[in-house]
Amino acid sequence: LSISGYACYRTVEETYASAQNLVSQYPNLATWSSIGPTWLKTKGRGGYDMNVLKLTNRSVTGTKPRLVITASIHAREYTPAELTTRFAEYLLSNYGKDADVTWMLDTQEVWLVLQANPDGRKKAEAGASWRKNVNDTQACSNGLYGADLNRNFTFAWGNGGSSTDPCNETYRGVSAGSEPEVQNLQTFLKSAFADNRGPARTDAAPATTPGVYIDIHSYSQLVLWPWGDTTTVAPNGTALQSLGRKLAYFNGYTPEQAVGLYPTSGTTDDFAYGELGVASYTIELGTAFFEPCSTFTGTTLPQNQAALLYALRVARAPYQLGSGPD
Ligand code: 0X9
Ligand code: ZN
Repeated sequence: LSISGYACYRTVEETYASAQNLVSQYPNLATWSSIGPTWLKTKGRGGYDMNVLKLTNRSVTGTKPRLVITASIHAREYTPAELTTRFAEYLLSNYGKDADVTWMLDTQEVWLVLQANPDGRKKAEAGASWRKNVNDTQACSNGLYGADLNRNFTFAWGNGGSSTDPCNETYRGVSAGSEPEVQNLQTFLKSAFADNRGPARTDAAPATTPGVYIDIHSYSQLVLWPWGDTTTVAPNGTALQSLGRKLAYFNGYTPEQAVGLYPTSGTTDDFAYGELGVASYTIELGTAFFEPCSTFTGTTLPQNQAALLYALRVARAPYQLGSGPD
């Protein structure tokens, strides 16, 4: 960003260029590929491909547990994309130097959607306080068109904690999974994680579910886990809480079931857990949508990099920490 004191936050173009540089520098460890077009791109009005940066030592073959991260699905939340890009740079630059990192990239995979809402992000970068995507099919006199991508996922869509008003900041969209960004992310999550469980809310996922999913937002210093739409404890609730509290140990944030913040539905984490049985979390970074670079590099980055490294370490058995698999 060109704002003084905030130059550490890469734009969409800078983030994509950094990812491409990593692939050139580490061709055996990194790939960068499209998961589909944004809303603007589907309309032929500019826009972007949404891309995933995949990290693992490709010389070590076989099925590997996965840590999947989506960042900055809310456009004005800049910190998550930068944290996630730095996490990739940390892992790659330490491969072959740090034994722990080397083991993790040999035996696990890291799948990163660095910019989960690039159309919206560009509006934010142009000066708007923008949260949603830029779907302007339904006009808004307040100027706040678009769907809240974190209310448009298909699991329990429309089940409270989202708005039916197209001009509201938590507008759920015209139908479940109506937005191209959400369709791309859902297909992507399904490609990352085999369906370990039916969509029934009451089925616990197997203890061996091989992976962890984290959707990163800013702000509020929270570690959240499903469900977001009900105070009912999830079938894997005790285990979700155990890992959530461990993540919170590393970043110092408050761990709680997502509904404890406020009710939501159609969210990323409820989809990944509810449809696929994946141990899923939302982390809310820091105390602002983006904070001064000195705070980011001095506090938010080290605390949360430690939390993400821990998630990567335990990705092969996320439900077997502490209290067992429920
Ligand atoms: O409201 C949201 O989408 C998230 N907060 S934010 O300020 N970044 O907009 C919180 C979502 C919490 N609920 C679930 N993760 N289910
Ligand atoms: Zn958010």
